[in-house]
Amino acid sequence: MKIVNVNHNNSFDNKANTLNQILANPQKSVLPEKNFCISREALRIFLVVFLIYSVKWAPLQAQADEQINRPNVLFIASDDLNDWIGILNTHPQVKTPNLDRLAARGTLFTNAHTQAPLCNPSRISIMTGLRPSTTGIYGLSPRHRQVEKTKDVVTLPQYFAANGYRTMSGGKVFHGGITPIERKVEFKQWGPDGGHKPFPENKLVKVPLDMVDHPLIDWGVFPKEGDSLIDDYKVATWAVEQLEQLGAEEKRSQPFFMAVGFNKPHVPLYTTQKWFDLYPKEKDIILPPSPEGDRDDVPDFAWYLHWFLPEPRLSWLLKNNEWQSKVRAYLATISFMDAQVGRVLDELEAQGLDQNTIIVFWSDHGYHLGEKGITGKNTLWERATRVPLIFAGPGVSVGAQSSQPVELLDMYPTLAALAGLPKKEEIEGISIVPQLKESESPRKRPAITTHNPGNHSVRSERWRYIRYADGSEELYDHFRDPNEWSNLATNSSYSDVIAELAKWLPTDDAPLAPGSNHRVLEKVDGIWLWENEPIKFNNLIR
Ligand SMILES: [Ca+2]
Ligand SMILES: [Ca+2]
Repeated sequence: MKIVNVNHNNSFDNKANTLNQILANPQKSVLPEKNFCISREALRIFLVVFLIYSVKWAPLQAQADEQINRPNVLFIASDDLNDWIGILNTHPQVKTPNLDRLAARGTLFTNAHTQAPLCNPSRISIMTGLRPSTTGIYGLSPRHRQVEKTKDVVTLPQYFAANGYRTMSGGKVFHGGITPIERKVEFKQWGPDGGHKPFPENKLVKVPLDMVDHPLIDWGVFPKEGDSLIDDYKVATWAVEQLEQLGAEEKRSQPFFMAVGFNKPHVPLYTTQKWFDLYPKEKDIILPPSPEGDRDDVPDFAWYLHWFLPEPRLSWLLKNNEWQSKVRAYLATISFMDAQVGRVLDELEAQGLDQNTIIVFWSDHGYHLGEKGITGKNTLWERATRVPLIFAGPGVSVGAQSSQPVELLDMYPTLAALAGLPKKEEIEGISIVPQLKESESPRKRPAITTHNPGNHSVRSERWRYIRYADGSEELYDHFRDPNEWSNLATNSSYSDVIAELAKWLPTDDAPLAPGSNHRVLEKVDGIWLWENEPIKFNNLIR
């Protein structure tokens, strides 16, 4: 008698064969020889039940086990943090012991770059795995669910949730102002939104700024004490509490994906006295080098990318004797943020979750503090594009550094690969798992940064090439000129280098998505518009 007609599953075939064998000759079967005094019918029922269980449920159980055994993800972001962290050796005074220890237990990327030098487009690129030149999202609005092209996109946390992860977010992960639809779909669980609180009654910097006298552009000691009053502290506390709970759940049914986003060192550069005390007084603060006349060999069009902004120019800082104090406040808020990262990492260890958790730390873009005559982001130069990027945990080399060019949008496929999730199609990042295993494993593709349609920079291991929307160019040799002081683009002996790098420029250049606003630049009827207003070069504030 043949009792089953099976599908093409090998283990099923083997089990069915065994069963048929047993039923054909129970006396001389694979069963123990001892007589159990059971009827042939009872044996048949037992075996059929066993077979159904093993074929139908066992694989599900195995799948569930596999899911539980998948690594957790701790996804930590900082806002507007440039490459000033201790281990990158970029500012001799900065103190970031917690980021340094994270880098020591994982892999640090020393040539990692954002896809957009501005919060919203950078974060949308990270979370969707798509470039600004693909989505058309270059400004502080719109958001990805408001754009036809991306409204149904599967974001990074959604992809993890779809693969059995419990997802949660605290603080600034997507750009601020989460919409109801995002709150419904992006993460399963939401902690505090985070923010810039608390605020002093009046701005601490009393002199009006040179362009937009924005309330957030301010710096100094506030509050005097009480770190726990600060939004970022509360976000870290939320993360610590979640980890406590996750650690206490003895047998979790799901791995977790926890996103924790800190606002510092985004302006306002407020924090308590103890973080300022880590640094010398203003007069001994080391300033980033910014030689006079550095922009003489830079195309005028570069000004269009940061035409009129709340962030003051270097000329304003110099005139008002605020350069050192702004840099000191930036350093202090970095150390405060670093301490919050430390609190989260400590709890992860205390709960014994560090062995099975992939940690990634990133910043959404860099920040100028005087270089090329400006402060803030919105440029295609190293100080605005380069970011700290650190991976640690299962599958990641310990104490390694990679100088290969990588992009923040590589995080999506990398985390998916490290977690053993199926490869996500239709995203533009490339997994950097090869570099996490062998840090200098070569990468062909350079890192691309875009600020508004048609303005791109291409950063390879050695070079930075910039092409602006009016066709003007810059080229820097990072082996000889790490500060990007000497523009080689007009020197014809570099035309081959430029031709090679230019091959990587995005060719699609999506126009500004409908609803684009804030820090957007476009050409309409032959006239360049900054935030919808015509640019008049003689009105330039330098
Ligand atoms: Ca930012
Ligand atoms: Ca120069």
